[in-house]
Amino acid sequence: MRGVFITFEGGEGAGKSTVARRLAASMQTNGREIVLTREPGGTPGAEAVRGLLLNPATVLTPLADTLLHFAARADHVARVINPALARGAVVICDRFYDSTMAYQGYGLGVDRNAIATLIDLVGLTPDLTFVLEVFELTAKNRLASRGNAADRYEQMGADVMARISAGFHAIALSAPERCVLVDANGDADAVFGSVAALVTKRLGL
Ligand code: Z5A
Repeated sequence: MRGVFITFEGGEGAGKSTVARRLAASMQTNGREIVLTREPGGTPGAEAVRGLLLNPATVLTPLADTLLHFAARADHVARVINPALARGAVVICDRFYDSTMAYQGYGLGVDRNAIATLIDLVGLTPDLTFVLEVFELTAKNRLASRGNAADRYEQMGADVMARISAGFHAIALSAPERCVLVDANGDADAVFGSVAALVTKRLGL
């Protein structure tokens, strides 16, 4: 039996990591193997690429940025995600290719058809994608209360961020069979409750 692949997408501070962790923990209890992973990252090689991509000192053209995300993704899919799906696991991934389409495509202006070609080359489509949406102020407050130093992407301007948010929204609307938009302005319990109900409704899990 092939496993199930669930991804979480959205802007920074939307609460993806929090709800992905909670979903993984809640599913551990039913005896099925759960793999919780993230992008960029998920393998030693891809985590090394992540270090480069998030470092504010790294200077890259948007196309180079895109290709590094896909290099990391190709390794992650081949070494972790596909083997886990072949074992029948539920794989929950914090960001996947929709982030490249939103950040590098809609946000930084890289040719979206070229990104779609790279998506096809990697050759793996999630079964279900949650696109978390929050008001800009909600996200800012959450990140401020966490207090981490800003990474390279968090230094992008408000205009780029607005294009990224609009991009995520457009992506979700263009693939309703795979993507669900989630209002993530509520507290962590409310967001988790919506997501868990949708996992049951869409996937029967
Ligand atoms: N990137 C890209 O450009 N292209 C790509 O293809 C890929 C990624 C795959 C990865 O950074 C960066 O890479 C990302 C896009 C780019 N950068 N940006 N911006 P990351 O993995 O370090 O960061 P992130 O994915 O943006 O995660 P984040 O900033 O941690 O946001 P989050 O995962 O959505 O939020 P969180 O960590 O779950 O929560 C943030 C805080 O809010 C935390 O203190 C929580 O306790 C709190 N929180 C969470 N949910 C709630 C609710 N519901 N209520 C109240 N408080 C909450």
